[in-house]
Formats: sequence, C-alpha cells, structure tokens
Amino acid sequence: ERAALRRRLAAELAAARARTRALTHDVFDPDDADFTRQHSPLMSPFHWDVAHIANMEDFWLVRRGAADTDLVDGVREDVDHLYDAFTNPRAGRPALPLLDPDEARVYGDRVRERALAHLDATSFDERRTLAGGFLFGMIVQHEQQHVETMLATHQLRAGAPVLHADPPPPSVVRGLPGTEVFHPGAEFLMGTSSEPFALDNEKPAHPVRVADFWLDAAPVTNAEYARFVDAGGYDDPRWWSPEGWEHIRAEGWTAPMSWERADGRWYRTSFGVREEIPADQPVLHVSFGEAAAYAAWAGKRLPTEAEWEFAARYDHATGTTRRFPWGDEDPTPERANLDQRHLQPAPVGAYPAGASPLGVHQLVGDVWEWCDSGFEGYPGFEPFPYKEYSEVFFGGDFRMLRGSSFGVGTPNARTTFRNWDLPIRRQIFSGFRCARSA
Ligand code: AVJ
Ligand code: FE
Repeated sequence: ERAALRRRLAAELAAARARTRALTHDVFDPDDADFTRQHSPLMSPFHWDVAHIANMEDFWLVRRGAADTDLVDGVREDVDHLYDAFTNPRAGRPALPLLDPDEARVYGDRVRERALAHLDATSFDERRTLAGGFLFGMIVQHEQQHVETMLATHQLRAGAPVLHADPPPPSVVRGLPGTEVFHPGAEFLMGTSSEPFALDNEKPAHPVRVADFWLDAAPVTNAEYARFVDAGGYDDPRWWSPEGWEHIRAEGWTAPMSWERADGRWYRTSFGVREEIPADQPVLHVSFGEAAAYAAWAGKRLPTEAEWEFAARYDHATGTTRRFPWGDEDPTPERANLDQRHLQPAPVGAYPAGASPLGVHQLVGDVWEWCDSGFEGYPGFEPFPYKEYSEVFFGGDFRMLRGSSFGVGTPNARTTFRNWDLPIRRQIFSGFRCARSA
C-alpha cells in the first residue's frame, strides 16, 4: 500500500513537471525573449515560475524533512529571497537578478532528484515526518497551480500560437443553457476531514444547512453572455455594484477579456488563435463584477460557496455528501475537462457522465465559477503547514471560485478545493453560473 502511494506520488510529480516543461522549455529556447519577458504586469515571467516551483519543493521536500531523515541542507538557499511570492510582488519580479531559464531548469532537476530520494525513504508515518505523505501531495498541487498560472500567462502573450491541443468534445445534451435545477434544502457536510491531500482551507468537514434554491444546470454560455452585452449591459449602472461599475468605466471594459466585435459577430483570441466565439462554450475571462452584473440582469444572483459545494456533492437519494457530482471516483476524461487536455472549455452538455444526480453539468472542469462568498476559514480552521497559503488572505477583498478550469491538474480537482481572487481579476480561467433563492 505504501509502495502504491509512492508510485502514485512519483507519477504525479512527474506529470506536473511534464506540464511545466510543456509551457516553458518545450516551447521556448532558453534565449527566447518570450521566456523571460513579463507578458503582463499581473503575471510573472515564465522563468520566475519555473524557479519558484523548484524553490518551494527545495524548502518543503528537501529541507523540511518530508521523509524520515534529519533536516538537511537545501539544494540552493541562496535564492530563497528571489522566489518568495510575498516579499516580491509580481510586477517587480522581472527586475530581480533571477536564475536564467537553464539555471532554473537545472535547479528544478536537482531538487527533484533529492525529493524522489526522500519519497523512496519515507514511511509516511506522521510521528517521524512533518506531515506523513501530505507534503508530497502539497508540492504536486503547488506545481499544478503554477502551471495553471503559466497557462494564463500564455493566454496574455502576444504573437504566433505555441500551444496546441485537440478541440473539446461536442455537446451531447441539448437545451441546457438557461435551464435551472431545483435543489431542496438540506444539511450537508461542507469541506473535508478525510481527503488526505486537501489543503488547510478545505478543512475540517462541518455541517452546513442550505435553504431551497435553484441553480443553473450549466455555466452561462458565450451566447447568453453576448445577449447581455448586446442589450447594453455594460452601459447600464443598474446591474453593477458601485465598485464594479467604477472598475469597468476606469478600464474601458465593454465585454469579456479579448472579445472583439467585427462584421456583426463576436471574435476572441485564444492562445494566439483568433476565432469566432463558440456560442455554446461557457463564457471565459470574466471578473466577479461582470458575473454579478449578468446575474442581476438575468434576475438571478451568484451562488454562495456553500450552495455550489452542496450542488456538487450532496446526493438527495441517499442523504450523503460525496466527493464528486458523479460519486466518489476520481475525475476521468469522460467526466471533466481538466489537465489542459483541450485549450478551452467544452460546450455545455459535453460531459453527461460528469453531471450531478439532479442534472447539474460541468461543475468540475471547464471554467472556475465565481461564488458570492468572501474568503474565511471554516470553523476549527488551522493553518497548515504555513499561514501564507490561506490564512493571511482571510477577511480580504477576495471572492471565491469553485470547480476547476480546463487548465487545472486532476490532483487539484476536488469539489472541496477553494480558489480566490480579487473581484476585478479576469485573466484567470473564470466563468460562472447563476442561482436563485426559492
Ligand atoms: C490559490 C491560486 C490563489 O496562485 O496565488 C501558489 C495558489 N499559492 N503558490 C496563487 C498558490 C502559493 C494561489 N491561489
Ligand atoms: Fe507559489
């Protein structure tokens, strides 16, 4: 059983690294300016992410005794100050004396060699290591999170396409856009105390009562969102919060990120490819303010995090809280659009095998879904293993996102996973679905 866990973690570490490479060294020569340029002040240069991933693994898997060894020296402690995300805000990262792309790759390889030796040596015994096997799973997820961030950097990069993937599967369930599903209220177990690799903010499991509500059967599509835009939604302050309105006016936003109107149609640029916007795909790259404004225009609202998780996990037939909308088995390519298998969301109705028992589709994968909740710890929250993952963000001006995007790695795709960002951000792979109180 321990050997199986070791194999699984080693495979997940390798898969995360393969994705890192696919977005960096596989597509840019080390001296390509696109490797080290800052494509947007909101993002890091790619070589910062590559070395930050290595440095985080150096700290937690090599130095901090992830295995049954005494604490040991790291591979490189001399660069810690360059890759600390807190002391180095993104906008200032290009000015730092960073490792160059080859140095960053070599650093990552040397750390990985040591980390795998520790994985071979661990007993996964919490009395002998800092956290049993948890740190290995945490580092897998950390690399996967930065891969998604680098994918968002690729989306902001100008120039010819360098990433390629198969198109998403077609819709097979028709009529989902605009359909609402009634959810009878009940008490469910929100969060988790049993997922071994859940991060601190997902814990502990605790009972939450949800009142009767309606939830959209699918994320809001481009065609639905275009009706709001075409009806003058961005010119009417009635639909917007004062801050949301102020932001779209200041930025001159008149549609989702990268949308352009030409010959009476809507176009977008997706990873360097200009294309007509696919009508039935979930709308992508909208801020919380834009999502909330659409919901208000539609006579609805955004779901709370509790409602979202209830819809994704509660099985009304048995009265139990499950891991996923379809049950307890891990996601598969038939159930959810994850792992950058496709470079865009799939049309709604493309994943009938991923639907909930009540018929809510695509809760996992495709697009992150904005929820109308702030970021707080659950009752009994304990920061682990470091306060800067979650706790320092509690009570801030953040809004939550649930459900994972097409860029999320399968190891991160839990229905308990909590993502957050500022309500004005839309360079992330964000969409939404609407709710309505009954
Ligand atoms: C959970 C996506 C908000 O990217 O800022 C990466 C994840 N934390 N390294 C982020 C994270 C530390 C985090 N988000
Ligand atoms: Fe990080």
